[in-house]
Amino acid sequence: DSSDIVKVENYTKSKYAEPNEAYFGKGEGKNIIKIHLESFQSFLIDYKLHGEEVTPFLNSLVHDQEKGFTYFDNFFHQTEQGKTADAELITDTSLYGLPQGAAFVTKGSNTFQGLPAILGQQQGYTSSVFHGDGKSFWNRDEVYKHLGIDEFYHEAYFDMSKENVINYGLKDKPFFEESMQYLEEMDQPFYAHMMTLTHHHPYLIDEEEASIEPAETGDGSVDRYFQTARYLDESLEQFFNDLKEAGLYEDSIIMIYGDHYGISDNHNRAMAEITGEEITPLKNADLQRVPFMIKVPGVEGQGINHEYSGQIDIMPTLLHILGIDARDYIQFGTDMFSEDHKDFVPFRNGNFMTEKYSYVDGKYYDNATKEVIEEPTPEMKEMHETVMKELELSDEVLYGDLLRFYTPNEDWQPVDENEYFYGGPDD
Ligand code: GP9
Ligand code: MN
Repeated sequence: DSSDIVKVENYTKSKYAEPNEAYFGKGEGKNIIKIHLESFQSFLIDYKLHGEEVTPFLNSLVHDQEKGFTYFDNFFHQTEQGKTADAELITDTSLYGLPQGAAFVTKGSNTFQGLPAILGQQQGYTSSVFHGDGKSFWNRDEVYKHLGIDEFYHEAYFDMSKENVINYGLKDKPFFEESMQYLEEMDQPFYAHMMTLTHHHPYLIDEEEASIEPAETGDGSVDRYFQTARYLDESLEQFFNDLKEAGLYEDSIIMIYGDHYGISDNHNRAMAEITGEEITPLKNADLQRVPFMIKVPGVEGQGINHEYSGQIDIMPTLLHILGIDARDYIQFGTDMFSEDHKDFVPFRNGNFMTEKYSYVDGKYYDNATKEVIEEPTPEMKEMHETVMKELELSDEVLYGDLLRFYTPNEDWQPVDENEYFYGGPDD
């Protein structure tokens, strides 16, 4: 009932991290372009296959300070069975996905106080999602209404002719190319979420579009993983060029994140060959790193930031960059740029990572030596309790639809899902 939300509020407010002056409000009123890298794991960054960089463009964002990005190399996905949909939920609500199934599907009609609605109400942002697949996949056409997403550019908006499509849907290059016209027309400031798709299991690519040879482990998915990653990298470079040409690059916040792993632990033999290390439970947890990169106009990039963080931290980080205090909202993450950022990263299964040690499948490991810690300290066990409590409280919010009972502040207007409709270009 409504008293449960008070318990949740007490927890999230106690976890809250004060903004960092160097970032707070620096992006206010700027367009936000949020780019979803499908199935992209961080081990691809700087990885060389046959002596070649797999993702030269993304690597350049990491290493070329002049481009203004900050890359978090200890950033993790926190998704479960909801995969892409979990990543969307986590990054736009700072709630965790559910332990089973996809909250987008089972809890898609809940009350949310999501980033699109908050930005719309507080600063007049227009929000949009771009994705070259059918609109009802993952129940998006329902849950987006509850998140307050104004426009949803799904497959009806794109040229889905045969040569443009592979695997789940539209290829990333035509996807970005055709998205430009809609981006250019959108009321500003906008919050645009570009969701790529081609780099998705089982990593299919037409031969003439593959610009790197497959790996040679003999495991087809792993071998092709590098080819579709290269294609994604090329599509991003093309998109950045188009944004520059349209005058939408320099003055925009650009944020890039990976949604979840691409290579499951069914492929450990091949991955041992790729990484040159046995895939132990700890190594598997290490491999759950996905990229997070952000450029804020007028703020210098930091290069590589080693803070331990996860998808749950994205929403409070963005709110603070826009000058909106995250304290009012129920959020389980904290601002990644804050001095006070909480650097433990829960995985949905109760495992967690910290800077010094990791908790994986019931065992604590020293990150430096990779050895099991035979006698975990009371602080470590307490951390484990905190992680379990945090996941449980988040689940209570979703199972009990508790945000119905929560008013963040006097400005907040509950989202009316009837105001949203995602037909097609002719509606
Ligand atoms: C489908 C796409 C893939 O529209 O988002 O979802 P995933 O299988 O990665 O969850
Ligand atoms: Mn996905």
